[in-house]
Amino acid sequence: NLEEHAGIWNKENVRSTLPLREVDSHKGTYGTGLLIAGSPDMPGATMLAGLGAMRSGAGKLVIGTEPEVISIIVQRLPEATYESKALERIAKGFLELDSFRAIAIGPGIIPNDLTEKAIQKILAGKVPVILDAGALSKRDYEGRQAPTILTPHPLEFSRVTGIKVKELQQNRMHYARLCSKKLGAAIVLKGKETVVAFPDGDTWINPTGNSALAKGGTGDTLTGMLLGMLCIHEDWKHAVLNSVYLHGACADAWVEKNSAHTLLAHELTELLPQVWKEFE
Ligand code: B4P
Ligand code: MG
Repeated sequence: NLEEHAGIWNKENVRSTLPLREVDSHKGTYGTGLLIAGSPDMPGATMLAGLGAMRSGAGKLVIGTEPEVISIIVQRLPEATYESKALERIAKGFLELDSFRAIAIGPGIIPNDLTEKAIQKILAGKVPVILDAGALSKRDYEGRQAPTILTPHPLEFSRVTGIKVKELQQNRMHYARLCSKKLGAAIVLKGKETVVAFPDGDTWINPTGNSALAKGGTGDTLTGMLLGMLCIHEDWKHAVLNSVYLHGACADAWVEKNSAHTLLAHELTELLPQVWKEFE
């Protein structure tokens, strides 16, 4: 029975699984995340995801992007370091990937041959990977030696699986679970009541979030938060569930005082510090 093993990831689950920052920790304790994002026409996605990652606990963040993008972002995110021409260098095997605690790829990048080559190199490694937006394409993750997390909105899910959006939306949990098992990757099926399905069949519904999130850029912020959370959690499943929960909780905090029409994606990461504190 499909409903049987699904639960709602609630406040208590978050409270009991969010890690604390250890007293004698240093940035190495929390690992380095690699974010591959952005192209000359879509530089903003890099910043939104970068802010999400650095606000979510990662010890260090390396942003792999294009030279034009670096010059735009560095002023808003001086805490990160940058790898220029990252897709090209990864595709050629010039970038050492094993030392990263987690890798996120996709926001603001274009799905083409170069992107696919870089993704294949990343997937061949043993580092947990988040694939979003331009990194979501038809492929299989069976046999990977580390967690793989896909974060599609319904249209992207449809593109990757061939299932029509209308059919999907009427059976979100069913298809998220089915495809997670089939592809060997966790699926974060976004939208109202985001479904998180893991390849072992474990499935959760996220209760937070609202229509303020229905705006360009909020998905990029989530991808960054997932990257940061993967760096600090021992259990990768908790990292995924807590990211989705807190991302939605930030939007819920927004509509307590502001109109749902007005949220900007980067404001989610400005709300995160206070929202997170309520769970410690
Ligand atoms: P893209 O151009 O692919 O959009 P994007 O860059 O991925 O945007 P972003 O990264 O900011 O947002 P994302 O959706 O990843 O264009 C999207 C296309 O897909 C558009 O044509 C759009 O109409 C279509 N599309 C998107 N969602 C659809 C849906 N449900 N049904 C049919 N078509 C759809 O991430 C958005 C974030 O906000 C997620 O975390 C999501 O869970 C959250 N969110 C959005 N609306 C929400 C709501 N009503 N309640 C709660 N959470 C919501
Ligand atoms: Mg998106």
